[in-house]
Amino acid sequence: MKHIKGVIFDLDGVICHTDKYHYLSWKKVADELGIEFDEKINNRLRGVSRMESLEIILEKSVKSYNDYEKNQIAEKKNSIYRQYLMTMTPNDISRDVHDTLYLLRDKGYYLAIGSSSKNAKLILEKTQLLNVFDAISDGTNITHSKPNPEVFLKAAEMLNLPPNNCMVVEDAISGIIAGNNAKMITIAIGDANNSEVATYNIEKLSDIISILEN
Ligand code: B16
Ligand code: MG
Repeated sequence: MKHIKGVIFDLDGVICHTDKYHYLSWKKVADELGIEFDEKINNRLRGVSRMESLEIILEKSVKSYNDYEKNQIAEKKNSIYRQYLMTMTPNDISRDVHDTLYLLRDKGYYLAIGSSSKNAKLILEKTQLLNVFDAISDGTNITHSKPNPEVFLKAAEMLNLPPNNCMVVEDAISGIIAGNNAKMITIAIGDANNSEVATYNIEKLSDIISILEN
């Protein structure tokens, strides 16, 4: 894949496992509101923005909430979530992820984050990965959620690369579709690994090395 010069990584579910913190935080909020919420519903929240995640959770609610109340609920979830994020350290990054990122840098690839999260920079700061990435495109610079390609197109633009020179690594189907919509090579990992929407499916992040060298 000689034409690939940049690799854009989703954050939650690819670089780190903040998905467990999203689950615990939404679960606490949903329990308090008496709304059914489980791992299956949680999987639908992967790659989906905070407010859209709340809308999915509220599908099970008998009560309806106005915009003010919805903002209050989302803020509550975010403050619980950020308390978990504050406990993160470089140890929350697996050896496989860490070594793959540094190897790609050594090989001269440009690396970017393409995440829906507004907490991406905090997570990268706590795990000491901020300097590994040449660009960070996240929930703070987009108006359209995945599967809209905006977050990845912005990442490519920040890397000064045309989209077809970029590859996207994602754990969410919505993210894979976003990468496909951006006309990028897509790699599915984790939860998206069993689907047939991506260009390639991988088990662990280091598997992208052989794909890139093919
Ligand atoms: P925040 P990603 C996504 O991260 C999560 O998968 C999704 O569950 C979350 O709702 C979204 O970020 C927004 O996160 O509340 O921190 O802004 O997978 O796109 O890196
Ligand atoms: Mg994700």
